[in-house]
Amino acid sequence: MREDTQLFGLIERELGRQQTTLQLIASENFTSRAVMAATGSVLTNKYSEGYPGKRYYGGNQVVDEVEDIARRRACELFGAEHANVQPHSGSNANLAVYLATLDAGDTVLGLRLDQGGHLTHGSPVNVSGRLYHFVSYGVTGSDERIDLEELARLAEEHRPKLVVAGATAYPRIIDPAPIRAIADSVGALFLFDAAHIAGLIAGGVHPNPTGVADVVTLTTHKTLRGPRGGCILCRAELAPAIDKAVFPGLQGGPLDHVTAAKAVAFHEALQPEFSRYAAQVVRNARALAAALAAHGLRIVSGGTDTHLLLVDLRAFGAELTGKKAQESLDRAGITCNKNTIPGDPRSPFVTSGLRLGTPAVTTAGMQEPEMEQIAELIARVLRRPDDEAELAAVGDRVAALCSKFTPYP
Ligand code: DSN
Repeated sequence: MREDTQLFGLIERELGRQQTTLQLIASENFTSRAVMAATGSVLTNKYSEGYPGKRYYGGNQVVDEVEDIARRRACELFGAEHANVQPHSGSNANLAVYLATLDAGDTVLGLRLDQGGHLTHGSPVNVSGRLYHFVSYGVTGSDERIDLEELARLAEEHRPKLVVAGATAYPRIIDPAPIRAIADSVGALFLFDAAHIAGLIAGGVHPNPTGVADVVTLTTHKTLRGPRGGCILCRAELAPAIDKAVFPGLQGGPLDHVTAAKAVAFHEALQPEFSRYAAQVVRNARALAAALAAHGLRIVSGGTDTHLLLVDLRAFGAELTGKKAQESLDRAGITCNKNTIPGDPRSPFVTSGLRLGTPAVTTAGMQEPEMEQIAELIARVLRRPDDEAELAAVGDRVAALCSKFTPYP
């Protein structure tokens, strides 16, 4: 067969992009070669509807062992009683929890999308908001942290069946204990969506919600640095309902190659080096936030405890939108995403903020001194976003920096 040079040429180009530009998207990372080898293995050829020991098709002796190892390692890593490693994504993991615990029309509390929540936490354009009655809580106007008083008041008023915590754009620790107490006060179940911070939890730098919340969902490809995919952790008594919701409730055959890669990632996260990595991710995010603040940018909530920070661009001029900033930074080889900030007057397609994250650059080996350099380069772009010569000059500096911290040498 003729080699598909067209497609593999594109993969080479993407490798080049990842090696030579700065990856600051908070939900991305550079996974290991071992994870990629498992993802690219013959396990992609197998059909395995069902669960280990209870499959619909034959030939699953090896796959059963693979999935069992992945489940055991997930439980060990997070201290869970049960793990379902089949969700194809974090969104599917959340939807499976809703399917397992709610009836259509039931009331649920979730963090507002424009204050850091996720589409699957009840956005009207998502199936979660279409099927269930979501009521949103937010962050305070003063310190821009989750408003627990509002959460308690809304719980009392709406008597939800489920309280959802977790975020995609929230830079502070989310303590599960007070949210558990609020859920208990109204007899609600508690789902903690740990998609973004799973690696920080695994590395011991964020409180572990497992065992505090009834169910924890996560993605395996963000701070956890595994393959793209989802996972659900729960108490043993909820396991049958959760498993039934994932299959046959929501998905067909599991992606066995990805299950294997998740097992590899859990193994890597169980090593002592991973805790050092997680701690450095947070140190880097703090260093980046402090350096950007020193350049005159406002950091939402005044800083970060996690892998990400939100930059309020309005300090750099009324005209500078998140959209504009993202495009100019992209031209200078700095990859990040525009993001709404709390109380943002602009739409999610325009925004007044940027979300920056340090998981990928930390995997590449960068530390605090590099964060200061990155902050300086970002500030240069944001001061003159239309100056092509300046963008090219910053691009040269970015390439020089990346050449010293290549993720796949
Ligand atoms: N797209 C993910 C993120 O960037 O946070 C959330 O699904």
